[in-house]
Amino acid sequence: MTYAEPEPAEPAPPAAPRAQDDAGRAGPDTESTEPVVAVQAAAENAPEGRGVASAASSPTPEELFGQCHEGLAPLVAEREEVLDLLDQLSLSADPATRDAAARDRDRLYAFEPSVTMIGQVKAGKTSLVNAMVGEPGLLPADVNPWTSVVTSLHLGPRAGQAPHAARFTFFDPEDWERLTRKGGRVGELAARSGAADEAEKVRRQIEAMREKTRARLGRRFEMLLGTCHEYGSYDARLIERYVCLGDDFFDEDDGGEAVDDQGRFADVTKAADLWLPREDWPMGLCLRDTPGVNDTFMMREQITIRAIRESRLCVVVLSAHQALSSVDMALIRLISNVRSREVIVFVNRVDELSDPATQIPEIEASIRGTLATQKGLEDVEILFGSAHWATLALTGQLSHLEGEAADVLLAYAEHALPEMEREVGPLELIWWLSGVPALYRALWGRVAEGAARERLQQVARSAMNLAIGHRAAQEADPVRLAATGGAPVDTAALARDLDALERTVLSRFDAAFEQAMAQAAHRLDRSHRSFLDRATAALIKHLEIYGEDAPWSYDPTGLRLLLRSGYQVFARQVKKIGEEAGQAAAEGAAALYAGALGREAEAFRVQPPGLPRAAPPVLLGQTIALDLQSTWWRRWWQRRRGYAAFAPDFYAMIEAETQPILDDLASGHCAPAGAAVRDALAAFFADQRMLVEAMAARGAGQEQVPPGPSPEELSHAMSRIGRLAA
Ligand SMILES: Nc1nc2c(ncn2[C@@H]2O[C@H](COP(=O)(O)OP(=O)(O)OP(=O)(O)O)[C@@H](O)[C@H]2O)c(=O)[nH]1
Ligand SMILES: [Mg+2]
Repeated sequence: MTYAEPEPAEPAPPAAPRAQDDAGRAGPDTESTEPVVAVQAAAENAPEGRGVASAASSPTPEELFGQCHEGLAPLVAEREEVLDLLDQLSLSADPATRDAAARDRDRLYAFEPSVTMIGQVKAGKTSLVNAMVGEPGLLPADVNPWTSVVTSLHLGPRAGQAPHAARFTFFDPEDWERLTRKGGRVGELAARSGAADEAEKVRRQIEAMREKTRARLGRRFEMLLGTCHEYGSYDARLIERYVCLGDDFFDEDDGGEAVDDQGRFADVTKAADLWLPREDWPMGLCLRDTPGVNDTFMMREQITIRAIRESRLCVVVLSAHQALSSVDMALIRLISNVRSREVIVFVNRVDELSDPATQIPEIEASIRGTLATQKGLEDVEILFGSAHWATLALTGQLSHLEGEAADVLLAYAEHALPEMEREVGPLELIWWLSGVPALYRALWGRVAEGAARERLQQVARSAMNLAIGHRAAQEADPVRLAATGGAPVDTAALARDLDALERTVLSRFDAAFEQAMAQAAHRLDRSHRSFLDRATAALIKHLEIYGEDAPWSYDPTGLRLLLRSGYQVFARQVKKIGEEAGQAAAEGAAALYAGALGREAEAFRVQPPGLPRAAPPVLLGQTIALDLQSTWWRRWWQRRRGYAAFAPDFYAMIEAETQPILDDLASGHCAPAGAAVRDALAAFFADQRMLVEAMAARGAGQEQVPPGPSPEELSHAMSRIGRLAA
C-alpha cells in the first residue's frame, strides 16, 4: 500500500545535489599548496615514469569514477555480443519473438548487482557510501543508533527511469508490534532466559522510544505503518527526515518538542531507496548502507541479515583503529555464512593512523588472525583506505589537509607510489590512496565473475533459444514447405506435446524437490537434537564436577557448522535436480522440434534454462543466548538451583532459541530456492510455447512475413555467443 503524504510544506528542491555543485567543489584548492607540494615531493623518489604529475591537470569526479569502472570492459564487450543477437531477433517477423528479444534486452540492462555495507558502529560505512557515489554529504553520517534504516542507493544509466527518485518505507505493523511490545529479539531472548530485569529494561527503553515517536508524529504515526512515502526529487534535508534520528534534534527545554523537521519519521522508517542517475556507468549498481551491527537491541541484527541476504556481495567496513575486536564476533558470524569470494573487508579511516605504511600490515595480520578462527574466511580480500581522503579528492579541498594529517598522507603516499602504474596528479593520488578505486575494482571483479556472468548466461541461453525457435519457424513456413515438397507442420500437436513435456518435467522436479526438502528437514533436525543433547550433557557434567557456582559456557559454533553443511548439501541437491530438469526440458523440446520438422535433434540444440542459485544461509549467524556468555546467560544459570530440574529447563530454553532458526532456514531459504528453480523452468516452457504459437500463426497465414534477420547474420551472432551460453 502506498500512503500518499500530503504535499510537503516546502517542496523538495529538484534533483540530488552533485558533488561538484553542492559540496563546494571549485576545482583543486589553490589557497594552500602545502600538501600538493608535499605530495609532489614524494614523486622525486618514485621510479621512472611513475609518480605525481602537475596539479594543473586535475581530474573531474567523472574522470575519477571512470577509472573505477575500467575492469568491467571485458564483460561489457560480451554483453554487446548478446545484444547483437537480440538485435537480429528484433528484426523477426513475428511479434512474440520481437517482444521476447526486447524483454531479454531489458533483463541485461536492468541488471543491478547489489552490495551491502555492514560493519561496526561508526566505522564510516555511510561516509564511504557517500564517497563511492561521489556525493559527500548525501546521506547523513553519524546516524543515531536508534535508527534501523537500510538505505539502498540505486545507481546507473537506468536510475533516471525509475518512477520516483526517493522512497521511504515504514515498518509493517507486525514488525513494529514485535519491536515495541516484546522488545524485538533481544527482549524475547531476555524474557526466555528468565532475565526479567533485562527484559524490563529493554521494554522501558522501547516504551520511551514509542513515546518520543508519538510526540513527534502524533497519533498519525500508527497510520504510517505499512505504508511508504515517495518523492520525485530529494535533497540531504529530506533524507534526514527519514533516516537520521538524533537526540540533538530535540529541544529538551522545550518539552522534548522536535525543533524542526529532521528525523521526524526516523524511528518508523524501515528502508530508504534513492535513485541516482549515472548515464556514463556501464551498468547499474545498488549500494546498501546499513546501521552498525553491535547495538544492544539486536533489532538491527535482523535488519542487517535481511540486507545481506538481498545482496550477493558484502563489504565489511572496519575502522582502522578498532579493526576486529572481540566485540565483533557477531559481525564475523554473519559473514562466515557468505562465500568468502563474496565478502570484502574494507579497513577505513587509515588517515587516522599515525604511520599507515607500518601499521597497515600489522592490522592486516591481526584481522587475518581473527578471520582464521572461522572456517572458510581465510582468503577474504582486505583493502585499506579512507572515506575522508576520498571526500577530499572529490571536493578538491586539499587545503583541508594540514599539519600532521598532511604528513601522514605524504609518508603513506611515498610508501605507496612505487605501486602506481603511471603518473598521476595529487587529487588522483589521494583518490587512489582512499581505496575507493580499489574497492570498485574488487567489487566489479566479483560482479563480473558472479552475478553478472550468470545473468549474461541466462540471457544468452534464452536468446539462443529464440534464435533456434526462429529457425524452426522459418523451416516450418508453409510457403517454403510447399516449395520443397515437405508436409505441413502439425503445430497443434507440437503444442500439445510441449505441454505434456512440461507436465512431466515439472512433476518430476516437484517430486525430487519434495524429497530433498524432507531429507534436509530430517538432517537438520537430527543435527539440532544431537547438539541439544550434547550441550545439555556437557552442562550436567560441568555441574557434577564443579558445582553450580563455577561459570560455564558452551560454544554454539558446532550447531552453526552442522546446519550450514546441512543446508549446503540441500543447495547442491537442488542445483543438481534443477539442472537435470533443465537438461530434460531442453532435450525434450529439441526432440519435439526435430520430430515435427522431420529433422535430426542435433539441428535444434535447445539450451537449458539458466537457474538461480540458493541464497547463502546468513541467518545462521544471528545471535543466540549461548553467544552471550558473559551476560544474561551466565546469570540465567546462576539463578537456577538444584540441577536435577536444571537440564530439562536448559534444553527447553536453547531449543526455543534455536528452533526458529531451523524453521526460518526451511521456510526462508530451502522452500524459496526450489520455487525459484521451478519458476525458471516454467519460464523456459513459456518461451517455447510462445515460439510454437508464432509458428502456428505463420502456418495459419495470419502473419505477413517481412524479410526478418538474414540467416547468415543470425548464425554468425549465434556462433559468437555459443560460448557464453555454454
Ligand atoms: N578521519 C576519518 N573520519 C571518518 C572517516 N570515515 C568516517 N569518518 C567519521 O566517522 C564518523 C562516523 O562516520 P559514519 O559514516 O556515520 O559511520 P557509520 O559506520 O555509518 O556509523 P553508524 O551508521 O552509526 O554505524 C563521522 O564523524 C565521520 O565523519 C575516515 O575515513 N576518516
Ligand atoms: Mg551510518
